Parts: sequence; structure tokens; C-alpha cells
Amino acid sequence: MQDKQRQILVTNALPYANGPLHIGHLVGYIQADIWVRFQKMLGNECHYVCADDTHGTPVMLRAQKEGITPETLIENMGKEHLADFTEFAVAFDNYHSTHSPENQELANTIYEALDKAGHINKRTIKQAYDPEKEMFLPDRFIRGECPKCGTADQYGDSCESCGATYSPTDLKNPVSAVSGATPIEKESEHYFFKLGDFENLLHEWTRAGHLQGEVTNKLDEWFEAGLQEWDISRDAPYFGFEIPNAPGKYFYVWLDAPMGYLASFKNLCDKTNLNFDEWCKAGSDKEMIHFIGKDIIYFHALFWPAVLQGSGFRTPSAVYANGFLTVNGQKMSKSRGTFIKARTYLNHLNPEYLRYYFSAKLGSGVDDIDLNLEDFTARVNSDLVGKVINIASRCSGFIKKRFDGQLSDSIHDTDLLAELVAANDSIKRAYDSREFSKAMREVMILADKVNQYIDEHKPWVIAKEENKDDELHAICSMGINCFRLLVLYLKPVLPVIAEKTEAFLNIEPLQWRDTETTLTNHKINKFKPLMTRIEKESIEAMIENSKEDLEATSNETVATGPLADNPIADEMTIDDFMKVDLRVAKIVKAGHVEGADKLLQLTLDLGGETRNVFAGIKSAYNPEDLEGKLTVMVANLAPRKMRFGLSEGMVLAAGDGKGIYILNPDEGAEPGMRIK
Ligand code: B3M
Ligand code: ZN
Repeated sequence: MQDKQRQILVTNALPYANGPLHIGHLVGYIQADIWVRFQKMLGNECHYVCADDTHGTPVMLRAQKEGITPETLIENMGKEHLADFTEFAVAFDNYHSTHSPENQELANTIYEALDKAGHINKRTIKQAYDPEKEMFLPDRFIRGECPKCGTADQYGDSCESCGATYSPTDLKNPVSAVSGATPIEKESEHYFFKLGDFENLLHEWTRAGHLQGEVTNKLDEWFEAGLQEWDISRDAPYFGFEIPNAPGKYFYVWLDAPMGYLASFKNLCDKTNLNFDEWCKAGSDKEMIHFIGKDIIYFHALFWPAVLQGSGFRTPSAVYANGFLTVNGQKMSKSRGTFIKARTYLNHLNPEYLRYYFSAKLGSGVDDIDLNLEDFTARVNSDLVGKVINIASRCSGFIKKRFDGQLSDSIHDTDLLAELVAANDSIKRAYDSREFSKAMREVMILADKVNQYIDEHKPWVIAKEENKDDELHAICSMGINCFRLLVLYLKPVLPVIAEKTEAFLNIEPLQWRDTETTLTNHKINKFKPLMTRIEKESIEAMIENSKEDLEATSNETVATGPLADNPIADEMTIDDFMKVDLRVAKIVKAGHVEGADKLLQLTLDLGGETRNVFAGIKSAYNPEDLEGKLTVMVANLAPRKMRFGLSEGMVLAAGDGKGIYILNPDEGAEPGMRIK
């Protein structure tokens, strides 16, 4: 491999600011983080940046629904995302936002350069418009019956039932998902980026080794279909950047999103002594590498290089796409409890388990990877705990107790150690080419050999024999030296274990070149357990909790936001209504439910009868504050068996996904009174 130091800017796709991260997102972030950590261990100069992707209609509407400004929403979401990344040891050198002064300046500069060079077109188009909410509707905010199979409540662009794709104007009986109104067609002037101007460049660029082979093939299909002009403007109301000299017109979120890579890097440059232009302007001799998911290839392999080229910036050195995550062989599913949020995972399991498992599965292609939870448990327990860490626990005790923590002054089995050292080249190549599963396989083969060595030499037997101190010392010191190399090879994947190992071995942070040295005549510290086994119960609890997330949002009485996102339900008769027996209830007891993130357990007095109810209101209320309060409950709901016990009714509450407000009857009401 080359010896010259590489200078690399690495980015990950920017998470969208309208929701939390789930473990599917983490595949790409963990992949890039490992690659970056590896480059840094080699001594390369590598800057790893990311940001929240903040603009667009979904963010605008979600903020409205929650009754907060989009600025507050994106600030909170950005913090949440970064906290999740940090706990998963995804260590960006800078985390920024697309709603930043740097990004606005870049968007304007790039747009103006494109306009000046004649790459922007304006024309009037017709689009679906919500006459009540007075806004244009993106396809996914129009629902109606599929023109092909007639299934109700389908999105404006495709049918989930028969798979047909169509344009929103084809939908039968369309309604706006924002207000429930029937959309009308309305004209407005839009701005377009003339992608076709870059056909020759793109044809060449997509074949010049910047992309994975399978991606280049996919792009060929798109070339054949012809490069369409790209609609880059949206009309007010829109949360985003207004287009210069175009009042009421905003940059489409996908125009300024990739610019967020550069904006985050610019922000880093301003805080350090990096020179932005040297890295990002046309002619730069540095590398710029984007890690993305395979669903956003079009934006990164066609629009983005064209936009950069057309505005005097450098084009990417590489775009690497990763596949999707399935869990137990199926698409992640909320009802199965396999739609696992990053935060829910963190509440139950060690992030390095997942980093290792993903590594053991990841290659350089765009294939989907599967998280099989049984295999996950078996693999982590056997490879990491059973093979690697076990080496240290088998050897360290004797070193500490019998030799005062001092390692021997020579290497016992130089052949075995040489074999471990020699593997560094192929492990290095595997990491560099993103063949992480290959790297993990090689490391585990080495770990097996070291365990064999220990099994053969049986330090626990020798320890009991007389005059065998030197041998015991040599064997255990050899084990520790092998362990050090294995941890070095795993360090990009397991940075936390590596750090703990460095403390245990009393050494400086391990670099790749440290494969050339050994630890002899060196004092180490007391060994503390580096990782515990995955317990089946933790996995089960995580799955249950992921189901509970769903329960608390859909099955509980907590309704979603104001009319904006939540049109009034179909009409019903008075008889329908009379079936629901609503009663005033007094909360006599309220308490936490062990293991439940969202639920409180309430004991309700109905005037002579008490009920046990689990309510998804924990995020909004302290149990103590609820005791003694009057509220309203559905008293004739069939009891539901939940994981925590039987729930005998429902408490009424208003909510919008963020705030929750239980209903109180006016003063004077008594427990048991019927509400009509
Ligand atoms: N935010 C991914 C998404 O929301 C999008 C990535 C932007 S990368 C510049 O699907
Ligand atoms: Zn259909």
C-alpha cells in the first residue's frame, strides 16, 4: 500500500431532522466511522464530518404539529442524533447543520455560479395544491385510491398494495394529508437545474473508478432513460433558504443537503487551521469521500458531481453506497418489535456488540445485511468474549499475582507472534477496501491460534508445578502480547475496548505501526473485565420495548396532533357514540412500570369500582403529580393483556407525539359520573 500520507475528507449521509435514528441508519455510520478510525490509525490525515439535514416540508409540518418553531425542532433533533452517534462511538470531527450560515452562503454561491453559467432554467408547472392550507403538496402528502387496484389511502407516487407507480394527479378521490381538503391543480414558476448539460462529464465520471461496480451499472439504466432537468425550487410556505432574487421561492431540501457536507467542513476549517479552498475548490489534490445509503445514489452520483463541477468546486473522489438492514431476515417491523431505535438499543445493549456484528457482515458492495438476533448473540459471545477477551483473562491474573504485573523480557513463541504480525498487511488491505468481514475473519482465525497455544501450554497447570515460574511467565507474557495485537487489529471496530486495553496494558494509544513492536519488560495494570456476554433477556427486553414504543403511540388514547396532520375521522351516529362509556375517574394511585419507557400504571376509582390501567403518559407526568386528580376514562373497553399486566380501560389524553395532556372534568364532577 502507498506510504505517502493521504489527506481525506470523509462524510456520512446527513440524517433527516424529522425523526430519531434507528439501527438501520447505523450501518452506514458505523461503516464510515470504522474506515475513518482505520485511516487515522495508519497515520493518514482524515477529517470526518456530518450534519443534520434540516429543511423541507416534513420538518415544517412536524414543527407546526408540535406547536414549536422549525428552528427549535431541528435544534432538539440535532442534539438527539449527535448523542446517539456519540454513544455508538461514531466520532465525527465536526457535526453541523444544513440550517447554518455556512450552508446558506454555499447554497447561494453555488446557485449563482450555476445560474451565471446558464445551467438554471425557469418554467411554469402545474402541481397539486392544498386550497385550505394554502400550500403546494409534495407527493407523499397526497393520499387517495390507487388508480390501478383501487386500494384506499395510498401515497401520491406509488401504491403499497400493488406496487404501481403513478403521478399524484392519477389518484382517485385524492385528499391532502395536511388538511383533508381535496387538492386542486395550481400553476407556479419553478427553477430547474439542467442536469443534461453535464451528460458527458457524468458519463465519464461514473466510469472512472469513483463508484462501486454495481452502482455504475445501475447508473447506465438512468443514462438510458435520459437525464431530466431537476426541479430545485419550492414555493412558500417552506422551511429552507430563500433563493437569491426570487422572493417566495426556496431551494428544495435536496439541493442544499449535500452542500451541508461542505458547510460542516467549512465550519471545521474556521475552528482549525484547515484551508477550505485547498480541499474543496476545483483542482484540489485531496480526497473527498461520501458514504451513503443505496437509496440516495441518484443524488450523489449524478446531481452532486454535476452541481460541484458546474460551480467551480471539486468533484468527489468516491461515493460508497451501503445496503439496507433487515432483522431476522425481514424488513424491520414495528409490530414484530424489530424496528429498533438507536436509543432503545442503547438502553439494553453495548454498542460495540453491534459495531462488531455489522463489521462481521459488511463487505464493499451494496448488498443488504441481516441482523439475525440469535446469530448476533452467538457470534459476539463466542468471538469477542469467548475468543479475544478470554486470552487476556486467562493470562493477566498470573502476571499480576506471580510477577507483580511485569511482563517477561523475551517472546516465548516467536513463530506464532510473527504470524500475527505478518497478518497485518492483509488485514490492512481488507479495512482499506471496506471488506470488514474479511478483516474480522482473519482476526478470529488468529485468535483461535492464540487460544490453541494457551490450551497447549496450560498455564493453570504449570502454575501449580515447582520451578516452572519462568515458563509460566513466558507463556502468559506471550498471551498478553498476542492479545495486544488482536486488539490493535480490532481497534477501528472496538474503540472502547481498545481504550480500556490501552489502560490495562499501560501503553499509549495503539497505532497501526505498533505491530512492529512487542511488549517486554513492561509493567501492566490490573485486568478489569472488558465486555460481558450478551444475555438473551436483554435482547427480549429490547424487542418488547420496541413494541411498546408502538403501543404508546398508536394503541393508547393519545391522539396525534391538531387538524393539520390529523383530519377529522369519518362521521358516526349518536348510537355509535353511545356505545362508548366514558366515565369520570379519580387517579388514586400512580406509579412507574419497571422496564417500560412510556407507561405509567394507574389505579382509577370509578366511584365504587377500581380499575388498573397502563397509560402511555410517562413522558409528560410524574406519578406523584397525578395522584388525587380527576380524569376521563373509557370504562367499557375490553381488557387488554399487556406485558406488564392487564389494562382495564383507557384514560383520555390529547397529544401530538411530543406533549401529552390528560383530560380533566370541570370542578364538581364525581368519580363514576357518565360523560355524554
Ligand atoms: N437526509 C436521507 C434521508 O432523509 C437524507 C440524506 C441527505 S445526504 C446529503 O433519506
Ligand atoms: Zn394499487
